[in-house]
Amino acid sequence: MSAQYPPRRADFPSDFRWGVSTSSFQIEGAGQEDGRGESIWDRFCTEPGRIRDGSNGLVACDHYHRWPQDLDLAQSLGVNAYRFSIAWPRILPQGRGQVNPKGLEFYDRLVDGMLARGLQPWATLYHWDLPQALQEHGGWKNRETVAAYLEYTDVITRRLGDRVKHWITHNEPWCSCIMGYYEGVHAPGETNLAGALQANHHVLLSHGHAIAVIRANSAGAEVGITLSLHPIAAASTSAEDCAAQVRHDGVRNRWFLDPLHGRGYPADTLALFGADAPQVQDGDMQAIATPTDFLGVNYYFPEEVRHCETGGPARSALTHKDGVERTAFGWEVSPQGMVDLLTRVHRDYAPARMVLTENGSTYEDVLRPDGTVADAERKSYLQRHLASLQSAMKLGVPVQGYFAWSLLDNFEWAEGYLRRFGLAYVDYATQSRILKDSGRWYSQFLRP
Ligand code: IFM
Repeated sequence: MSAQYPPRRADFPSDFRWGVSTSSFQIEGAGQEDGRGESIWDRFCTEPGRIRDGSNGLVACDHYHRWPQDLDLAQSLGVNAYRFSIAWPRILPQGRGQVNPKGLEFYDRLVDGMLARGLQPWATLYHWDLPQALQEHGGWKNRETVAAYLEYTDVITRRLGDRVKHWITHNEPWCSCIMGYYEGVHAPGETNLAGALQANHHVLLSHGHAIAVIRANSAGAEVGITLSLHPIAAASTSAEDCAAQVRHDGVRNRWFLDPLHGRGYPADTLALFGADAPQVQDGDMQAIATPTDFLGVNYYFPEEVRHCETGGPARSALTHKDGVERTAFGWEVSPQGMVDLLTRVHRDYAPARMVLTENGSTYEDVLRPDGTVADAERKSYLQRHLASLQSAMKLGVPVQGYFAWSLLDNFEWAEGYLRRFGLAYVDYATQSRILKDSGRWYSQFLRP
């Protein structure tokens, strides 16, 4: 079923949520201001060699001070929703216990600023900035961190729950747990599979238990979790590669989707993890499967794998396909992958609704002397992915909203400031924001 190209807003439902997405550590800065505690990312950035350009998030986009102009920018695009995340160490600098009033006041102002501009707030509770104080006790590997997260959730949803009605418990547990505790490329930089899987179990558990807390404090709220998912293909039709595809899909996708949808951890993937599998207590799997209102999906690229005996627990290796279009990160550009992913999740899990909570691309943007950024590739990426979204919806996938990653260029984790994902270019020397051509197009698309 073909979609309109270029896509038109009018072809989407009138109540569709159009947004831009950001996260606290990547944009806020003010790392040591107004009582904010240290996060694992602050600490990680101090460790030599962790961040490609040696940078940190202490200033980032200075959004902590410039949020009014950033919300003005979002409003000028014509979006009706704004996804942001809350910095746990700004609210509870030690992770639990003493609440920092200035942190609460900042998010009060920010949320009020969104509402004043007609932007529906979509708040992510955890986008990776764990208080360092909790990491001293094992971070997410420690089951006590679940209790700390619930305390934090209670504090922030009590405060904002009257105005924020869309909550995302976690962003991309794959990244916070597997990349952080197993691959060692994200904070806290550990490399132990059993630890990573235990951390991941606790993250999912904290999600499940947080749902009741959020519902109690935020009447009528919609709650979900955001996963980074990938369509996975086999490099060939050989039985070996096809088996590797199933294993890789188990580790990358089903490991998260199955328990959230009441199926427990997938048996084949548990077998692959063997003794490294997480310790699960009675009632955990029921808690993880607590019904939500939507599933947040972050889609960036598909993966293709081949059998590889030394390729980790899934015994798979990613292939590098020749001749495919890629972003500057090397990620394959595949709008069709979005259709494949959404239809697959709909077919296999049928969540009530899905929301594209992130989708975007990085290119070598250049600020030209005339003050413009001609990012034709990002514009095309956006157009083609919106057309794919429309195709998926025509095929019956219930999608409620789309959030472009990201409003601004920002701190791209281990890549520092080397990767620009924004619809607006940030000149870090002056902190000026310059709308790129892709942002201009998004705003034309959104204009009624
Ligand atoms: O910048 C990240 C974001 O924090 C989580 N999802 C992927 C984005 C691009 O890498």
